[in-house]
Amino acid sequence: MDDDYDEEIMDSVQENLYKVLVIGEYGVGKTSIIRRYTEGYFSPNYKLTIGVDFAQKVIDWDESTRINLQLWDVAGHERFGHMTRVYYKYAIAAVIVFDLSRPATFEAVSKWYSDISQKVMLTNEKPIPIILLANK
Ligand SMILES: Nc1nc2c(ncn2[C@@H]2O[C@H](COP(=O)(O)OP(=O)(O)OP(=O)(O)O)[C@@H](O)[C@H]2O)c(=O)[nH]1
Ligand SMILES: [Mg+2]
Repeated sequence: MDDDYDEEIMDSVQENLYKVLVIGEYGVGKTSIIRRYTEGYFSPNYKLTIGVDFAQKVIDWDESTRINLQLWDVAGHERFGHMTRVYYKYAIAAVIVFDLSRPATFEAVSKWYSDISQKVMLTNEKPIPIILLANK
């Protein structure tokens, strides 16, 4: 296989970038879920997220499609909440996480849901798809 042939294959792969938000109350496990998914490990130590963190997952969907999932790990703590509008911009989907062992984090799901519904929508003005994820 020569270099020209390699290049031809690379050119035919379509790259898609998708921004996905991961939100929910502090300590529900957002960072842990993302780390497990992108890096394959879990740590029992809690280090709260400040503001927002990012992680990327590359998925080779088929021979001609590559998906770059850009995961935005938004801090759940109240004091970081004022920036959410900026973080939500251009997102195409969201995951709201709650902790099965802390009922208050489930009650807060509606707060996160309305926050996101008010602040972000798809380019066709439809609401973004949202997944509810029960953790722990
Ligand atoms: N037992 C158990 N512990 C978990 C699980 N998921 C997360 N944890 C622990 O819960 C704590 C909080 O997890 P994080 O992933 O940091 O929570 P977070 O939602 O990112 O919190 P903020 O960044 O403050 O919004 C950590 O000590 C984790 O190790 C789980 O499924 N089971
Ligand atoms: Mg976190």
